[in-house]
Amino acid sequence: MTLPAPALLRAALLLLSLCVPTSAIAQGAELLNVVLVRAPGEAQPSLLGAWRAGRWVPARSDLTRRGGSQPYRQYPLGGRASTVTGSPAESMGEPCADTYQVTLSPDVPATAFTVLTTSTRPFQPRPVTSLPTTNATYQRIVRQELIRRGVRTPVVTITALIRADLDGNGTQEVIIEASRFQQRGGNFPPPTGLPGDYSLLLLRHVAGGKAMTTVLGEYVAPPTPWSPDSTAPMPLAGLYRLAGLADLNGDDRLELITYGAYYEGDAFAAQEWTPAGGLKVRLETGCGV
Ligand SMILES: [Ca+2]
Ligand SMILES: [Ca+2]
Repeated sequence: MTLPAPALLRAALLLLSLCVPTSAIAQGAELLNVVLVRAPGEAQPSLLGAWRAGRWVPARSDLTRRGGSQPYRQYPLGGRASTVTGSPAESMGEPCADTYQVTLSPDVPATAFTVLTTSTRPFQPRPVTSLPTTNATYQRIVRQELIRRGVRTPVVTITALIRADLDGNGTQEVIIEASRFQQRGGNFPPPTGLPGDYSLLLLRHVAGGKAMTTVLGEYVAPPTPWSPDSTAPMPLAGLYRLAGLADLNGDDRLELITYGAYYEGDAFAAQEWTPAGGLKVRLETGCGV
């Protein structure tokens, strides 16, 4: 089967926002912050891009030092920060020539999603708290979301529940990551889902005293399984996860670093979010076959 991979990858990641001019340069923002991202088990981190002189800059090899290494702070999701050294970024070559990877020293295998930056500013200006995934309120919210999307008897599996005041307005936001795949390997979903399979990545926030839900990524398997004998195209399964929360541009707001995968590719995005402006994709990187 031949798949139009770049289009699929983009669609799979639900990167629907249009690029708009970046906000004004934050006071005291650093001139250059290079950002790398790494999925658990991945051999090397990928260059996500940079914040340079008041602008978001897509991944390019010249963002890292030519011929020399540079220090990074690495932040595993839910883990302790540490300092490592990164090599100049190198293209992965075809079919992902626009994806750049960095070799780390020391290279400790990543067991969690990890974000690395060259910035010396606070990675998270406010507390980021992991809540118990058994929280009854959020179990109920996910159940309702799944029923609304046509899952008749949902098996609710929350894999992460993270609370933070993303925009610094004094109210907490909660990111809900939930998924269930009856056949899944590592960071990737199966090619297509079985009935009852799903992946949801949701942002809950309060506006005007009312709880609102913003979809960061969603996939729900069709109620009847796809047959290989069918002439209909295989409905691809998607898996969506939170890879990190970080203030990458020094404006005191946390960006959402999201991960999305289908069976032959995956990608990361850094997205700004405000209650009024919604989501804006600022940086992205990925590789799909
Ligand atoms: Ca808030
Ligand atoms: Ca920010």
